[in-house]
Amino acid sequence: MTFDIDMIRKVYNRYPERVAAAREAVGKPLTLAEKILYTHLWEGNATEAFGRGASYVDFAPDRVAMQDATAQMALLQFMQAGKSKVAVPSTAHADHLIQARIGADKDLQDGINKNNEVFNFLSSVCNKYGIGFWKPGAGIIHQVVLENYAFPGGMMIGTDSHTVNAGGLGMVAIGVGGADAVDVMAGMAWELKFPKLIGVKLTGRLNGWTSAKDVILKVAGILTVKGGTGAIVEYFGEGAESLSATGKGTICNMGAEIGATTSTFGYDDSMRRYLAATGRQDVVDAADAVAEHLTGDAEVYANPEQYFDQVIEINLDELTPHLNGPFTPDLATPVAEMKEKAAANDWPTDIEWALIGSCTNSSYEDLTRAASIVADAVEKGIAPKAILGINPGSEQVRYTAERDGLMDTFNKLEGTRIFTNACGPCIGQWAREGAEKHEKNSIVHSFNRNFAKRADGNPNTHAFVTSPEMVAAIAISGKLDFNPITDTLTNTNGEEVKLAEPTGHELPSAGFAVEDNGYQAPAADGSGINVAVAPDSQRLQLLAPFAPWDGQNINGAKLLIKALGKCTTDHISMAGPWLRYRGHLDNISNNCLIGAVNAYTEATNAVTNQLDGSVDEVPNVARAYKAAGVPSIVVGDHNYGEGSSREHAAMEPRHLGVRAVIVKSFARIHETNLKKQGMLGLTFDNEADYDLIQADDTFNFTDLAAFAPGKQLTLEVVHADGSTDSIKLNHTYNAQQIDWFKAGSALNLIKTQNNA
Ligand code: MIC
Ligand code: SF4
Repeated sequence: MTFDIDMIRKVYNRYPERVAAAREAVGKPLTLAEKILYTHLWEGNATEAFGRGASYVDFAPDRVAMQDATAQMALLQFMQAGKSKVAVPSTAHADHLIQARIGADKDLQDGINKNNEVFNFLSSVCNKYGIGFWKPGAGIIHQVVLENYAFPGGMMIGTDSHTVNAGGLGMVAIGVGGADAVDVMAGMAWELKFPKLIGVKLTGRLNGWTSAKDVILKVAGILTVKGGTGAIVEYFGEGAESLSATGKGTICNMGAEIGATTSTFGYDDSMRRYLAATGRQDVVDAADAVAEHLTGDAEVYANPEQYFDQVIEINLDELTPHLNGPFTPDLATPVAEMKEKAAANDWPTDIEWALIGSCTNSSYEDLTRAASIVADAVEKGIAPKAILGINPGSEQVRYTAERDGLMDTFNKLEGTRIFTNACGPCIGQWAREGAEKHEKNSIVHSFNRNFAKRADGNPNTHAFVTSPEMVAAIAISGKLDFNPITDTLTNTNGEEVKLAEPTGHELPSAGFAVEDNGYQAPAADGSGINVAVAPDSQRLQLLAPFAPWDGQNINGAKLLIKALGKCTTDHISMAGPWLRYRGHLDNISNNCLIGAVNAYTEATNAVTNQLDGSVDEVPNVARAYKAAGVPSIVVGDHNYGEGSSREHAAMEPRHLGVRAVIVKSFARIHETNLKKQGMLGLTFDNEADYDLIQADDTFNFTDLAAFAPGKQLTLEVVHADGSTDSIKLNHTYNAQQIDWFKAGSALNLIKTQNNA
């Protein structure tokens, strides 16, 4: 059964007319990304061409997805919007809150016990408002979406940065904060700056040890963590068509790590095969009727330089396996260079843990390729040196893999642990023994993020991102710098043996199977359902509206922290153990910026309270300023807020009295989240002004009354000796976003509009 097939048919029915209108408006051949964007305009048929990277445009996405750790805040906000039902098909997925410790069954039960209150809340809110709920154990949001909901040419948003995974089935799928999801679920337009377009031409064909993961590891090395900001990456060429749909999903998924708005691929046979295998032949039939519109125009792919803002070409014949890391996903090292680079950088090369899974690499194909390595090692009598941990992507993948003997194969390798179908170690939900000792060590995994402390909370764990087949090979060898293409291993008979190249199955030959997929359909009429939140709950807290702007300049603000270098959402609002407070704004605010590095001392979670000179934890100092009625600001470096979509990274400082975040540059989702929550997200006109900010400065905004689109703001910086500097700040607020600031938040504005 295909979910929401009527909606999908409707989208396809309007495609020809809408694409024709777009063609006329734009006046030249269209990329796939443009076709999808222009067919999803809120206003209907296109009447003008939008400026890439310039125009703010209202869109009408087809669906919304949320995961448990962000859905709580999204739905707490939705509950305030005054609607009885969601306006577009929406789903929530319980996947982030389950810890990997012993193994799937025990961990899942433990996760349910520990998070009972939150799961019950999500289940009843979903039931009430017409939202599909995927219960704990059903799988990771993005695999479940790919298996059930994604469709070529569709547009969706999701409260998770890796929503982009659905680009593997030719969607424009974009990660957003919960407040954006509320707009769409409440039946309003969703606004996005019209993206720039990056074309990636893939030639040749993957072979040997190289996998789809290596395409994105290579792209990340080329574009870096900021290179895709504000852009949609469109893959094309014979190489693109040769990849499986889940392989395409892997590439799109990790596009979040280059800051891309999303990534996508044209509709092709790999998608037909995947849709059919996952029970959606009806989608194939509907898509085939408009197939010419579900890919870029031939002229575009023949002369990409004329149509994309940037073009990259990668020859899959020549691509080799990569390992990216440590601490950042764009530090790309081809496997052949790892020995030298690890030695030069003093990266630990002994590996204790090697992990397969996460939303990006947990498909059936991934498991078969990794299993082929394991089977080969077992057959050749090689004992593994590290523990292999596996999180399957969904119950459907797990069930099918078990039926087909893949789990048996993995279990033949000594020490292997099969964890729950959930995010697990990828989001720090990993009770890794001994991590608290903070020993310097390396791990490899097939996830997409490797920021400091992310997987096990240990700042000295060097995490390297690589393909599942490389993870398996490294688990067996126990060495980060093991090159399976050239190196041998000693088996239990003392013989030198080589691992065979991986082989796999794109799709299960006997088809996918599942007994209980873990889906809960919402009530047809939810009006009688009561959603209870206990007033003394430590996990959930109903939201109180943020105060509107008082119309005055912000004066006498103090610096909460000037963050040095990389400051991702993991630094601003850490995950792992803190995921338990994702539905309780006041409690989770106790992790506000505790991972950010203080630019004056290089310490984390220690800043000076300018009111009494004491040094304290960041949240405590923020609370002290708030209690004293003193506004505060945060200063940061480049790509501030990189990583997750979690709006907690914006709501927490807002809740703690921070009024403005001033940085050299922002990551897209975080900048929008700040705006939505009524904060000032500003950038230095002159980057060097970052250096001018002193810990004991006082800040006055002098022209906030004149806050207007395209007009700079002025900040007076008063130094301790009484001298002042006046600096210019840039912003990207449009008129509506300035209204959010004035109203105190976008939600406050929705509420007044709904009550009007
Ligand atoms: C992540 O991979 O960092 C997460 C956890 O999935 C986040 C969402 C979150 O913080 O809940 C994301 O990528 O958006
Ligand atoms: Fe979950 Fe990791 Fe994927 Fe985020 S990146 S959705 S934490 S598996």
